[in-house]
Amino acid sequence: MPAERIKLYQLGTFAVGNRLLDPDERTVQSRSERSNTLTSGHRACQGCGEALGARYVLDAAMRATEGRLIAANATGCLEVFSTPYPESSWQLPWLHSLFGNAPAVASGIAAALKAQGRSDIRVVAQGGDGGTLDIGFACLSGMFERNDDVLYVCYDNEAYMNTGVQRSSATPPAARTANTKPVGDEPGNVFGQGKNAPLIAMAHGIPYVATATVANLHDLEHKVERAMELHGARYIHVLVPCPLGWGSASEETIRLARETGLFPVLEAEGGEIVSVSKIRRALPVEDYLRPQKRFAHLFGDPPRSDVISRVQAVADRNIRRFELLEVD
Ligand SMILES: Cc1ncc(C[n+]2csc(CCOP(=O)(O)OP(=O)(O)O)c2C)c(N)n1
Ligand code: SF4
Ligand SMILES: [Mg+2]
Repeated sequence: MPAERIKLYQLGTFAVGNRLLDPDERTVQSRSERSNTLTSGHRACQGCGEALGARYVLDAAMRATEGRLIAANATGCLEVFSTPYPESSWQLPWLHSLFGNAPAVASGIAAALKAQGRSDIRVVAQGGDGGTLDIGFACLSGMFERNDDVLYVCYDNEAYMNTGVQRSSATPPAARTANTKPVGDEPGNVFGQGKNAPLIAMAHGIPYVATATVANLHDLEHKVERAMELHGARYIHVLVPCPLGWGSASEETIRLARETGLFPVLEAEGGEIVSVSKIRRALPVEDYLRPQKRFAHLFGDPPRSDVISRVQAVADRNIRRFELLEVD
């Protein structure tokens, strides 16, 4: 099954690209009847990938369910910037869970709806990479294993951003965080640690697993819509650059989220990969690392070409393993 028929690479707005498409192919976001589920006025940083991703995910899920949706949200930036009590930017029934139990709270909501015979209302849960891969992982695995009827969305900005950029098990090798080694032979996050949540989700054999990035919002919407067509446990893992934690310019968020091989974009059903987003040109990882201050220690005088080569090897392995390169 192809993930998408049309792939648009755009810098800022989808407005122009949308006009080139048939109405039924335009993004949910370009439609006047979009639900604005995460509406304006929240306090995310300028260029926040998480705010952008969440807006697209929730609006697409709202459209797919005709507005009958409940969200459980783990503690993290997404919750903190959107709901400074007594204000809220959410325009749907939305619950703030603890940092580590959003999957369990969502499972409970799904169970309560089932007990009430309300099959029309659907449930999403969402959290950051720390809430999902670290502290909430047992709850998430339980939700998968029981095949609870929940779509869980992880917004991966590769560290604990809300509390000041601490390392998570999604932090990439060599990245500097507030609690990785600042100096020494190998400053930054060590190689060979961390976990691959999408592959672990696939190993549970759940109905649907996908990865996506905010660089391709058509693809992200498509994957949410596909997830909402299915029942049981579903998982979408979205790469969302964070200007504050990555030390990147706010206008670089979309460009940095483009496929480099470091974050394979794919879709799996029942544990089997059914589609992979191909990379047109394999750019050197240096182009991705250099604009981010969290990797600045690799570009001193002399540059750490040995470490950059090891990061390149990670991308090359992904490109081979998931057959990411387009072949003519
Ligand atoms: C049990 C517990 N430990 C620690 C915290 C503090 N805390 C709140 S959010 C957060 C980090 C969130 O990181 P992540 O899930 O990656 O979301 P992000 O802010 O990066 O979007 C931490 C450590 C907490 N709320 N509860
Ligand atoms: S710290 Fe990062 S994730 Fe949090 S609001 Fe700012 S840009 Fe978004
Ligand atoms: Mg995070």
